[in-house]
Amino acid sequence: MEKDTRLILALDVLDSAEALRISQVVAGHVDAIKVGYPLILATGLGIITELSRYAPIIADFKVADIPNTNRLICEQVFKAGADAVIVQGFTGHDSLRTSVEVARSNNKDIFVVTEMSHPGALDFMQAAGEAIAKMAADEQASGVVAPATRPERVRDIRNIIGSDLTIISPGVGTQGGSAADAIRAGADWVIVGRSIYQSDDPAAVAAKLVSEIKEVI
Ligand code: NUP
Repeated sequence: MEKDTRLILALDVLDSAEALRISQVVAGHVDAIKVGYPLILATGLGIITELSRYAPIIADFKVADIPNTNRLICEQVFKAGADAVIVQGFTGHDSLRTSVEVARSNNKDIFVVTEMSHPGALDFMQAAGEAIAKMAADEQASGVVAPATRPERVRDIRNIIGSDLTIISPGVGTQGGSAADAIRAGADWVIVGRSIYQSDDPAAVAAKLVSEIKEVI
C-alpha cells in the first residue's frame, strides 16, 4: 500500500453497484479501500476482486480465533485478492503469529486492532491496547489499528511500536475524530467511511480530507 493521500475509504455499503460507483469516483483520492462484513456478507467475497481494480483492498474481518482458524480465514481472504487483513490482537501472540506467517508467505499485510474507536472500547479493550501494540511489534505485523477518536492513544501507541509499523486510524468524521489530529498524533493513514460514502459528493469530501491531511504533514 503506497503512502500518498493517507486516506483509506471504509466501504460499508450493502450493494455492489453502489460500492463500485463510489470506489470509481473516490479511487484517485484514497490509497486503499477497506471492506468488511457488511459489504461482503451482502454481496459475496468476489466483491474484493472487483474492487481491487480501483485500489488495494484491506479486508476488515477483525479475525479473532485460534491460530489454525485464523490461518484458514486469512488464506481465503488473500486468495480472494485482498492485500491486507485486519485481525484482533486480544486473541494473543500465537493467533497473530500464524496470521503474520500467512501474510508474509503471500507477500501481504496484517493490521492488528489495538484499542477500538467507539466508547465501549474503554470497557475492556483500552486496558490491553498498549500490550497488544507491543505484541504487534514483536510479531512483526505490518501495522496496527488505533482510534482517531482518541489521538492521545494514537500517540501512545506510536511510542510503543516505533517507526517500523504503520498505524491506520478509523473514527474520523461521523465518530467525531479529526483526520488532521490523528495524522499529527502519528497515524500513517486515516480510515473514513460514512462521511464519504453517505455524502452527495463522495469525491469532494475525500478531496477535502486529503487537503486537510496534507496541511499537517
Ligand atoms: O476501532 C475501530 N473502529 C472502526 O470504526 C476499528 C475499525 N475497523 N473500525 C471500522 O472503521 C468500522 O467497522 C468502519 O468500517 C470504519 C469506520 O467507519 P465510519 O465510522 O467512518 O463510517
